[in-house]
Amino acid sequence: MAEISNVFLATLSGEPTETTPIWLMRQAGRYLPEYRAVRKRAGDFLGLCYTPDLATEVTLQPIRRFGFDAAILFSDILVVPDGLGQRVGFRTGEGPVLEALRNEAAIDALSFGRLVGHLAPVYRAARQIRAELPTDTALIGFAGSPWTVATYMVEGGSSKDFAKVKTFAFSEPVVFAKLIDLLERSTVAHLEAQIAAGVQAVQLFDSWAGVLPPNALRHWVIDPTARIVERLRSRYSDVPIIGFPRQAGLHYQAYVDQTGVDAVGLDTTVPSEWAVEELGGKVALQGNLDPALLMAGGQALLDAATETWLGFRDSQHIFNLGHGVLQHTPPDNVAKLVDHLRSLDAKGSAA
Ligand code: 1CP
Repeated sequence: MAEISNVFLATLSGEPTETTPIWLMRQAGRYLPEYRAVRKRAGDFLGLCYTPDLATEVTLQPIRRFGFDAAILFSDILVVPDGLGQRVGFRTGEGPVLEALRNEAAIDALSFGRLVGHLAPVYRAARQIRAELPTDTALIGFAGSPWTVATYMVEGGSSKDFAKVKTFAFSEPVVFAKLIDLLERSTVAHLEAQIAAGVQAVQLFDSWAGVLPPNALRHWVIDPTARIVERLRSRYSDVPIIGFPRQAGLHYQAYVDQTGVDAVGLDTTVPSEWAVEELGGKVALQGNLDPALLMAGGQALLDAATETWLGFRDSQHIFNLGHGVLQHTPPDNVAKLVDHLRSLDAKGSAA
């Protein structure tokens, strides 16, 4: 097999590397002044996602600044409902606003056939980004998991208690299953189109996995993810899949055992000793510095980064946060974090 020149992809395929791969969830975004400038030019957020030149520019910004080992396609998990024909908007300061789905007729009105054509600009962006990225920087594609995307579709936006979507899933499981099935097919089609456009690994963001009780988590998170992984594998066996079932707690174990992902994203609550011991022999581990430490900076950040680096040393580890970069994070803290990790790598290989 040809040697993999990118440390992120090498780590995902189980090979040892001299340095720890680094990228951060939400590494592009509002904490960067150059992002805010492009965002202003684009007008609305979806317009930014659907303009390949601008999506390319904001994807590359954190790579130029910090030299991460991987770039993540600039897009959003909510382009899928938008592509299916549900109206999606982003209001500054309020987050996403969707026309909430509440019944079977609204689900039946969504159009799988519209999805990939509507999202063509996203795939054009992926192709352009891959062409412009340094060859030793990997490109990650992504989608939200069916459950997490469904929470936005049914709640009509972000939620605190997930009462509407949970009530729907518990009281009308057969109808809710139709939505999840549509989202499974949509996720596969969307990720396959990204892979065809050049992304080299994919991440499934299940930001709200942790709000479900055990049986529902198995049914609406683990089972759909297993089916998505199986379908992607059957067509693209060499593209690694990272699953991020945020706040899945005790279910991390079953998620890893039953979904077939190649790597798992750990949220901030997961102890490294436990993850290395219980999951490290099976999959690569990604995470899990608290984003608030990155925002705080100073010695607290450096100490915590060292602890994370040491904690995952005996695993296939991809350094990342336990959730996305916070909006008010000073960019200089990110530069200091990357320098610090590179110096730990240098010392580690000299030891
Ligand atoms: O005005 C702006 O500029 C909007 C801010 C913003 C950004 C920068 C949103 C709105 N989305 C994004 C980009 C984005 N979203 C990326 C690519 C950038 C990168 O990682 O560098 C990715 C991977 C996402 C994924 C995403 N979107 C998730 C999963 C990860 C997570 O943070 O949990 C979720 C839940 C969303 C929904 C979303 N998009 C945007 C907002 C404000 C929200 C709602 C978040 C919430 O409900 O708390």
